[in-house]
Amino acid sequence: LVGCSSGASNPSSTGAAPETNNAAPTESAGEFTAKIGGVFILSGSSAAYGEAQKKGLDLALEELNETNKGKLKIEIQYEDTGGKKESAINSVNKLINQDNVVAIIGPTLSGEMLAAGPVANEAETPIFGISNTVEGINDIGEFVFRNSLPESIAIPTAMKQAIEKKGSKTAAFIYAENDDFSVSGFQTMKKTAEEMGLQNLGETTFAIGDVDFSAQLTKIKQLNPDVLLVSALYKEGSMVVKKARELGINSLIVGGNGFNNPKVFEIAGPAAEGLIVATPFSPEKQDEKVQKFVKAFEAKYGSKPDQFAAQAYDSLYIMSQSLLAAGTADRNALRDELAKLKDFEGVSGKLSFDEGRNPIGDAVVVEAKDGKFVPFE
Ligand code: 1QQ
Repeated sequence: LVGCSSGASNPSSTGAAPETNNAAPTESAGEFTAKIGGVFILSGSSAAYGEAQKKGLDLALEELNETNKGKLKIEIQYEDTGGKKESAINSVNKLINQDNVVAIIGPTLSGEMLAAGPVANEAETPIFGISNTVEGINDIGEFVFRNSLPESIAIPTAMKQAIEKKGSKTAAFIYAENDDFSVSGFQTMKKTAEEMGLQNLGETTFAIGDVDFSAQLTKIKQLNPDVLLVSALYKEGSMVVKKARELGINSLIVGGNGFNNPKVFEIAGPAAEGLIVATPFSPEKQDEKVQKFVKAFEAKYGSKPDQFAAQAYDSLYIMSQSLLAAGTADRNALRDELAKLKDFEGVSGKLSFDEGRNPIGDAVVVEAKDGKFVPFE
């Protein structure tokens, strides 16, 4: 196993208060610095996810370094993966071995986490997913955490509410075959449809990077499903929705977490109207904490936060709380504190982990209306 080199003093993980021979063992003894890596898609066709995540983290960083003055200073070092597994692995390796980070937040895609998570876990460095929604993320190992609501919770919630209300009886599916998240989301959609007794009229695929979906959607139009289930990232997903409406498909459309970004409205335009998704965060939620975050975000960036920004923001508060409890920038001590997280009240809801470190939380169902997502009624 790779050793830990970020000022680590005690590699044991007993869960007890960390013993340490560091110079700064307690909060009162002075400020300690914790360097955290941020691994996101900051370029390419899915960059809006990573940009939102970076904004959420930078806002939290500003707030936390102010409130934690004299106790803890957090630094974030960002790496861009472009959405590629190889880059995610290289970024994680670099941050751990060269930059000596105490933990990593990211990477953005589930596929990237499935590739790079094992590297961090081997190196006994906490890695915290904020947008990894597929099954099995936490099974990578005990250093792997996430606050992202799994699609196995979000998708059935969206499907049940929307399909029951509309009384749909038949379904068709379209998904990106070369993205782990999209494939896993499709499987959840298919399983949920079976459980709900919907008749499966057909399944069709495309690839991330495609721009022409007419062949697939022409077939779907002929099938005339009551509900069309779309599992994709925002760019291709939005183009699918747009083309579907252009071709006259007027089915109910339900999508997954990939649609939880305002780019959907830019790309699909009015065709987004009526699109249903589930999300753990809505900027419209009448809650003091949420509204304070939305205001601060708007003041800093001039736009409302999406769920990617919200879960990023929450993740740094979780890191800060756990680092303060650990009292030192030690990877093992931080891991143990993260594992203890219970009833954390974030802007994206309440968060606890089950015994497998899987997040327990609720999804709200939203519908696209006049260029934004509003609660589905
Ligand atoms: C995943 C996702 C994507 C939509 C993140 C951008 O939820 O990869 O799990």
